[in-house]
Amino acid sequence: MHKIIYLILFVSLVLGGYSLYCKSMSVFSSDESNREVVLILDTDIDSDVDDVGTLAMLHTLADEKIVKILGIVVTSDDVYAAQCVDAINHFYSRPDIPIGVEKDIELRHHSKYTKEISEEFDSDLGVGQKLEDATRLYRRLLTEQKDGAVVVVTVGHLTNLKNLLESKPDDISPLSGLELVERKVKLWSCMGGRFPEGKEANFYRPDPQSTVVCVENWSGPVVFAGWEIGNDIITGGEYLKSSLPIHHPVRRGYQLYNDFQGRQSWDQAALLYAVFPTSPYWSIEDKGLCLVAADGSNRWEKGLMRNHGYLIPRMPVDKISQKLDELMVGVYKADDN
Ligand SMILES: [Ca+2]
Repeated sequence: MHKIIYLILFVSLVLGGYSLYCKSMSVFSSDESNREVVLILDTDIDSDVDDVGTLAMLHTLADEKIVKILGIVVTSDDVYAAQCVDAINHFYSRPDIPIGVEKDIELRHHSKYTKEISEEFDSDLGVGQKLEDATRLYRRLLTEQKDGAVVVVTVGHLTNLKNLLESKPDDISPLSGLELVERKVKLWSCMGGRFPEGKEANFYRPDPQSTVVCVENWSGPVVFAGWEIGNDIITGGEYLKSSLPIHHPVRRGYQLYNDFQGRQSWDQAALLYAVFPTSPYWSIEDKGLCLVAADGSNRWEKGLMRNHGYLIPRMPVDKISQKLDELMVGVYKADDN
């Protein structure tokens, strides 16, 4: 009898150790399987157009069953931002993707494209229509998923993510926001910061305190696609113009933004990494941690470790530009990964 108990204990210890080993190995190399990447996109779709390109990529990857889009969090004070997202989702035949917005903020119109896309393409939403509070949407979507299943991609400032982290137990979940994130999220891919040091808009404008809170309190793996990564990757030019029909919200967005002059791909880089973390697009520096100052500037502190990493160039940027441009117009080539 004792032998059986010892055997069970031995097997439990071996399996437990193996589980820990797998967990530690998977910090920045998560999905080796063919399962869909279950993803929440948090976007400030208004000022720049790379958010539109990122949304286009997301739908292509969903069409290929590579990504399952749980929801879109809109972190923007542009009055047409959420409606623009909804119009794009409708265009890609996904009208039911939930959209969350920050509540009780003053809205204005300052985008070059959100109003036009909202008006020229079908949407269920009226301008400024009441939408789900972003914190509640985050909490609901995370609660509904299996533990360790969710990838969060932020391509804007971090106000809504901060609100999630600071949220208390409620009617959705007995867990705090921090506990929900620890339990449900396996990776945060963040377009933000400059590395190894500098100052970048998502981190410092308009809410640097949210960056400090998120980066300091996030306990799971986070990989930063810094400004310097997407800044060299130009997309949205002639290839996109000639590949998409004239009546297409993504084509319209790039037309309105700069008439297909090409634009940097800061946000698309964060999504590409999040979906294909083991692909050879970039390497990762993970021997250190990201420190954020009160003004939103950041620097990489070597030596200390805290599940932080940042992308460093590896593959030639023209190849990544081509990959992103293709994904933005609906072309997916599996052998590139
Ligand atoms: Ca953005």
